[in-house]
Amino acid sequence: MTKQDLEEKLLSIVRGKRKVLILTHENPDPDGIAAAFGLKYIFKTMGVPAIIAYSGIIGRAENQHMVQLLGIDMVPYLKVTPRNFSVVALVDGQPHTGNVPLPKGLKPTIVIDHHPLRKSALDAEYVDVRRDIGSTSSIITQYIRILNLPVDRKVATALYYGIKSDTRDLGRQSTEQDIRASVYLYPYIMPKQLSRIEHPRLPREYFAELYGILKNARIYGDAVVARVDRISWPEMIGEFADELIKIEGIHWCMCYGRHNGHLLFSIRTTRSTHMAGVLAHKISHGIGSGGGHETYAAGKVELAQAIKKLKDPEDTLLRRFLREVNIKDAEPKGLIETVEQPPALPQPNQCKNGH
Ligand SMILES: [Mn+2]
Repeated sequence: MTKQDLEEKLLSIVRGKRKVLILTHENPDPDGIAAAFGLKYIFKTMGVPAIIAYSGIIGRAENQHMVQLLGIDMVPYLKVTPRNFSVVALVDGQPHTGNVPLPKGLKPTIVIDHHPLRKSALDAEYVDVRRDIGSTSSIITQYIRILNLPVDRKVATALYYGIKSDTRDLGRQSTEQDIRASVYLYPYIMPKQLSRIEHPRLPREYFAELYGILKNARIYGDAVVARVDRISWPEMIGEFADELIKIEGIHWCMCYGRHNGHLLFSIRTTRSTHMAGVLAHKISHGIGSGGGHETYAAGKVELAQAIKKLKDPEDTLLRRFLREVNIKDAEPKGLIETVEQPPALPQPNQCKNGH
């Protein structure tokens, strides 16, 4: 891609426009937030103002810190009227995936993403959907580089963290292009702010939920499954799935729980040849939606609808998952129970009356 390509195909769409809306997926993650912020910055250098709107919530402590410390202005989707904007750009997501806020019949003008291409994205005037890149933030970084724009430090920090977070420190599904984008941004990042974003203080609810999920985690062969009983913010399911997939000997993980009328689930696998995204799509077939990447994916079941067809949506989801990962009636064991207790230490004589 050359500077001329970008100018003719992307910038020409927004040049002279008064109102541009940038959207990302529901409950935006650092990659979605950073890509939106970076695109807004590119438009700003052309004198075109843009508004970033989000649906769902920004719940994760890291993401809240990112938005606050880097001054990323995002307005709730319900407060904007997408039809009033002459240009609607969608980043880190595509239309009709079930997790993107777009009114029925409204096609985005611009789609920039790194998830598997959906036909519905091709209706946009500008489409840049690439599977061979680990994050949408890397694509936006390439644009900034190709256009030879001055690098804003807040934008650089956001994009750097977006790449780092989506690729789990340049490991998961990252490519040479993500590394190059990170190296390009690195001299401009704000290290103190980045550290505060990556290592936030956490609300007590987080630890209560962590306790619950560890207690609920069940091992079926090489898969671990855990129900999350209380979900303070929806991304928590993915965060816990990222934790549990670290268990030695485990190749598959699914975490799930109810939130706002939905049954949310996240899937992880260590097997890069396996399509977690396809699996997420399959197990939610007919009762919801799901999708994602090779090793990580997510989805949701609409409970109001699912309950009409199914007695126990959680049980159906679990059975479908176990069937897909080839676990045949394995007896589950509690994660904690599979750990050998250390031998008891000899007890000193205990005095019952407190002396
Ligand atoms: Mn992404």
